[in-house]
Amino acid sequence: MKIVDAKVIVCCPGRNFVTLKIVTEDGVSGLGDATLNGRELAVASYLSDHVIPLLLGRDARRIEDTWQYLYKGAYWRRGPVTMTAIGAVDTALWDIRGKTLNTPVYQLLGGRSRESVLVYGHANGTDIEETVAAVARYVKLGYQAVRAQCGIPGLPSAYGVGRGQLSYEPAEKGLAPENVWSSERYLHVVPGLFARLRGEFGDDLHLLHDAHHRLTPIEAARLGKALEPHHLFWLEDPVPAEWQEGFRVIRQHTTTPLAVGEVFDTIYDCHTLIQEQLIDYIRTTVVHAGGISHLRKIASLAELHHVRTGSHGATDLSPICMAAALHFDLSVHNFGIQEYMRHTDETDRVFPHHYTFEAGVMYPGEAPGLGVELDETLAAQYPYERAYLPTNRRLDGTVHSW
Ligand code: EZ4
Ligand code: CO
Repeated sequence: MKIVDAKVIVCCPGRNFVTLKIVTEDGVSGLGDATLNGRELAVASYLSDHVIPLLLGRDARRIEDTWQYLYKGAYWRRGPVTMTAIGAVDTALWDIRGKTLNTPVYQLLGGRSRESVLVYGHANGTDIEETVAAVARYVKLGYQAVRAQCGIPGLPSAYGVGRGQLSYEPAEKGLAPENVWSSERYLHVVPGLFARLRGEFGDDLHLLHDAHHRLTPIEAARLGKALEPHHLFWLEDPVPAEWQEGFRVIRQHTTTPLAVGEVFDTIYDCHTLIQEQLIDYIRTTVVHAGGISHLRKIASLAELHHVRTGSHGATDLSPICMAAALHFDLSVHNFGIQEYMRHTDETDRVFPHHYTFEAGVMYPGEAPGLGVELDETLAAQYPYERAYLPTNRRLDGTVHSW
């Protein structure tokens, strides 16, 4: 089953998405998400200029061999651009395999380990009361788990506080905006937010929070300790993620569960965290961490060390990645929770899909392959528009992690 064609489609139905489409000699096609927010065209070029020429003529059934060939064959290993490109190829090949065998991808991954996939939504507000109202809206929609973020008095903007109610989109058209940050002010506000949320919603609702890589280990330890009475499902990205050792300090001080991984691109970014049980949830994604094949290896290592999965699922991951994540989530034994931010209607029209949401959980659907299509005619009406994620500076002007 030879690959006879492959192309990259870049479109912007509200935000930019990069998609790889691979076609076999039998006329079966598969899709892979290749979106790297703010650096989209680098992956598009990596695929078109360097990967697609290597795919033509290869057997589409050799998913693992193709992964190893692209990873080891580049000589220059890892990194978000390379791993996103490999992830797109891997995802598209699983899609093709499912379509060829007329079965949903999760059946190829060992079948269902559970009936459905628990997801969490994003509630945010400019202050605590607005965030409480936003969480209430999610509860009304049936969500069993909600991530809560709120504005910080004295700061003009805060991570996670968006414009709409059900979607949060941090990338801005044009050049990168600058946010202002103060860890001190942030640490004053967050424990009060969760005390208020527990008072309002009781103990059963799963509450999550994202510190978005901004604290030092000791600040994160203090926050984790302060949040213990409110028993979060997890505290996400407490410190800059590439610094695996930083988690040892946090772990010594708090029992608040820790999650990390949305910026990781291989198992080599997280093996210490997993093997030393410094985290509770590994949040690597299909699109950025080398596809379904590599994510399964990370999940298997995590399973040995009591770490569960928690796939990143922001709107900058296309519906193709969302579908792939749901097939993965349904199949792996040590799944924890899946992030779910609704895409805009425009995006959903460009990427018609079979996955569904109901009562706080999702289902990948029973369509063969991943169950997502790309309407190329409609996509062509939304050409690429340059956009960047924000940057961040502390009150005194020093550059800080965004
Ligand atoms: O900031 O996906 O948990 N989710 C997140 C996201 C990330 C964006 C970056 O493009 O942290 O909102
Ligand atoms: Co995050």
